[in-house]
Amino acid sequence: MHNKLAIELAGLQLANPTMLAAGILGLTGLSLNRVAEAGAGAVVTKSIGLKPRTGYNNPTMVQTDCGILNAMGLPNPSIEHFAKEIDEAKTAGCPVIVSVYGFSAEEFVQVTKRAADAGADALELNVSCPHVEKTGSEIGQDTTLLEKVVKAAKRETRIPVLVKLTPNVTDVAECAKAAKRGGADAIVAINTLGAMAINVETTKPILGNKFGGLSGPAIKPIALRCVYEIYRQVNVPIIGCGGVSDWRDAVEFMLAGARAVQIGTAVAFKGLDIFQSITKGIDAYLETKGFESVKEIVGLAHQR
Ligand code: RRO
Repeated sequence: MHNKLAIELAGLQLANPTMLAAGILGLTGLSLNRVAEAGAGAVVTKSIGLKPRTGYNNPTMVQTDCGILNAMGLPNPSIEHFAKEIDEAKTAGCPVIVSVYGFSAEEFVQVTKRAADAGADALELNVSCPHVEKTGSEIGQDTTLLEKVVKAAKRETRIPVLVKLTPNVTDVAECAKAAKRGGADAIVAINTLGAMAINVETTKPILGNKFGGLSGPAIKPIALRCVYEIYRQVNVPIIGCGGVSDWRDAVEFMLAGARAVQIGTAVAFKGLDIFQSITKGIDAYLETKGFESVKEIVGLAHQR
């Protein structure tokens, strides 16, 4: 039967355009399986590196009036210990994308190789974490380094390589161009925005790391603008990420040019039903508007 919601993305076949964003429920095969069973079209793991990391001291999360601030600090068991989780997640029946970080191009290469060997369907290079020194956005903000890291990872593997960009730059489309020059198969826009909160009683920053990344509804309009700008300037598949909380948000991102959307913070607020409810909402929208396939709405906001 023709599935209106199915979409191809950088060689991956998604049953619907919703994906689990990196950093949420992504540390075990079991939790990734649960998200897949709840209806996600694909799942992305927590960012994984070469060596284990415990992350920052608490508090690592704080809720603000308009979104969540986090500074987890890349806690992860290392790719060596995570391989069995990838294997388990593979039984979920949807593409499993492993988020990879490194402190150098060489580290990205090593983790890429091991994640691919462990059975990842694709990789998502995290060149956009806003608050860990010498990795993340320190790579993604430097277009030369960004291109080098993507090229190195691409050389190492045949599976699709997605690149997740930071909004904490002057020109996000320039970063997308650099990732494309490096061979990126798709762009994920965006990671969290650098932000902070201060406790007026203690007079001190709340997060253990002082600075963190803002996610949730507050960043949706910024993420949408980033997707729109990239779509206008760079011929590359785009995945929207940032504050997607309902089907309208998902449709907005697709109209701006995204082929799929990632959902993170809203899973914490609304639970796992969000994948099905967004998919159903998109389906009803397509029906009402007379579209045959979700592909038809990708980039429609650009048509004059
Ligand atoms: O682990 C984190 O603190 C973290 C990461 Br890796 C990231 O990419 N984005 C974010 O907001 N937090």
